[in-house]
Amino acid sequence: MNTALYERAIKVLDSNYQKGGFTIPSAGLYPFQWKWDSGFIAIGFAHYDVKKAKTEMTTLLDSQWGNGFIPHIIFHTENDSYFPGADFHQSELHPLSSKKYRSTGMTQPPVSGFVLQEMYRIAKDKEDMLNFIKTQIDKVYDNHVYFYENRDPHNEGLVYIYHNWESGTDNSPVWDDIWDTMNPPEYNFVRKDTTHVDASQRPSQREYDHYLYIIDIAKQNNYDDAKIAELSPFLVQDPLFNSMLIKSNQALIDLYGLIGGNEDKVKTLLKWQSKSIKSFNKKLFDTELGAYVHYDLRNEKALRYITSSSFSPFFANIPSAERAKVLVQTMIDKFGGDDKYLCASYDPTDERFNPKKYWRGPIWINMNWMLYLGLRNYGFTDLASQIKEDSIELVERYGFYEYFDCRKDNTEYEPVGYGGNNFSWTAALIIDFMKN
Ligand code: 2M8
Repeated sequence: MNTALYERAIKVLDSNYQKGGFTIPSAGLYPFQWKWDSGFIAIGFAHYDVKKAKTEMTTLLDSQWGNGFIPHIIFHTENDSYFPGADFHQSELHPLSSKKYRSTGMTQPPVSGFVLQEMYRIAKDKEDMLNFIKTQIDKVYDNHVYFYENRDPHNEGLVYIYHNWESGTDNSPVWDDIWDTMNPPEYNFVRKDTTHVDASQRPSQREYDHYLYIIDIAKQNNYDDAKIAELSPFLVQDPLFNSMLIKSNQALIDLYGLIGGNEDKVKTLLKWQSKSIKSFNKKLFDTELGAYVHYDLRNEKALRYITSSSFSPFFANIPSAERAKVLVQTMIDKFGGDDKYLCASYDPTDERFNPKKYWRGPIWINMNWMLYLGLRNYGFTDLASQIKEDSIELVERYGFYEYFDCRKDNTEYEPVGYGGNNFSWTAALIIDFMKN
C-alpha cells in the first residue's frame, strides 16, 4: 500500500471536516453538506476515525423532513461562495421541511442504507457500530418509504427524480434531450462555480437556466410532490438512483436481520425489492445497446445513451448472470482499450462525449468505487481490479481531483485532474480502495 497516498487522503478529509459535524466536498467550490458526498465521506472516515464517520451520518440524517425526505444540500452556514444558496431554494416553502436546517427542496441518490452497512463492515468494534446503526436505521427506512410513496406514481417500484441535480450526474449528455423540450427564460444571476473552476470544465450558462427554471416550478408549488410529478418538465427514472435505492434496501434488510425484530419493515423492504428489481430489468434494459438506460417519464420514452450509470446495476445485484456478461462486453467495447483509463462517465464513442467537462465524459471516483464492488461481486475480478488500479493511479499521478480525463496519452493536455482539488469523496474512497 502507498502509505504516503493514504496519509494524504486523510489530510484532505480532515481539512474538509467542519466544526458543525459535517464535511464539505471541496473548499470554495462546495461549502456545505451534500447528501451523497456525505455518505461516501463517512466510508472513508470509518477506516480511521469512527467518531467522525458517525457524526457525518448523524448530521445528515438529522436534516430529515417530517415526511422522510432527506435534502441534497444542507446549508449549515451562511456562505456566498456558492450559487444557488439557501435564499434561492427556500426549503421553508414545504410545510414539513426541517425547522432546524435550511436546505434545498430536492434530494440526491439514496446512499445512507449501504453506507451504514459499509460502516459496519469496516468497524473493528462491531457491537458498538451496530448500536450506533440502531439509533439511525429507522430514519433511512422512513426515507425509503418517502421514495416509494411519493416518487413512484405508476406504482412500478421505480422512483423518479425531478431535477438533474437529484441524479448527482448534473450535466450528463442524457439530459440534453430533455433540455430540447424546454425553453426557460434567461435568468439574471451570478455563477460562483466558474470563479473556482475553469468554465470549460463546468455546465454552460444556458444549462443553468434549465436548472433554475425547474426549481422555480417546484417552488411555485411549495415543493409538493404530487404537483411536481404533474408539472415538472424533468421527470426521469434514473438507473443510478434506482440502483442505489435497491442496494440500500438490501442493506436495510441485512442490518435489520442483525438487529432482530422489525419484521414488518423487513417484509415491506422485501416486497419493494422484488418489485423494483423486476421492473428495473424489464423497463430499463436496452437489448440493442446492451446496457441499462434512463427513462423519461414526462415524455414517455427511453433515453438511449450509455453512461457509467448504465453499469451501476452491478452494484445492486440487479442483472442476471447472463445479462451481466452482455453489460461487461459493452463496457469493454465502448469504454475500454489500452488508450483509456476506466471508467468514463459517458460513452467515449458517442459524439456528445467531452473528456474534460464534468459529467459529460470524465472519470469520477465514486462511480468507479461502485463499479469495482459490483463487478467484483459478479466475479469479473480482472475488470474490477483494473478499475481500482486506474483510480489509484489517477489520484497518485494527478492529485485528489473531483474528476479525471480518461485518455491515457495525455501529454498534450495536462493536467488531467479537473474541477475542485482536495475533493472529499475522492480521498474517502481512495482510502477504502486501498483497504478493500
Ligand atoms: C456537483 O453538483 C453541485 C450541485 O449539487 C454543483 O455542481 O453545484 C455534482 O457533482 C454532485 O453530484 C455533487 O454531489 C456535488 C458536490 O460534490 O457537486
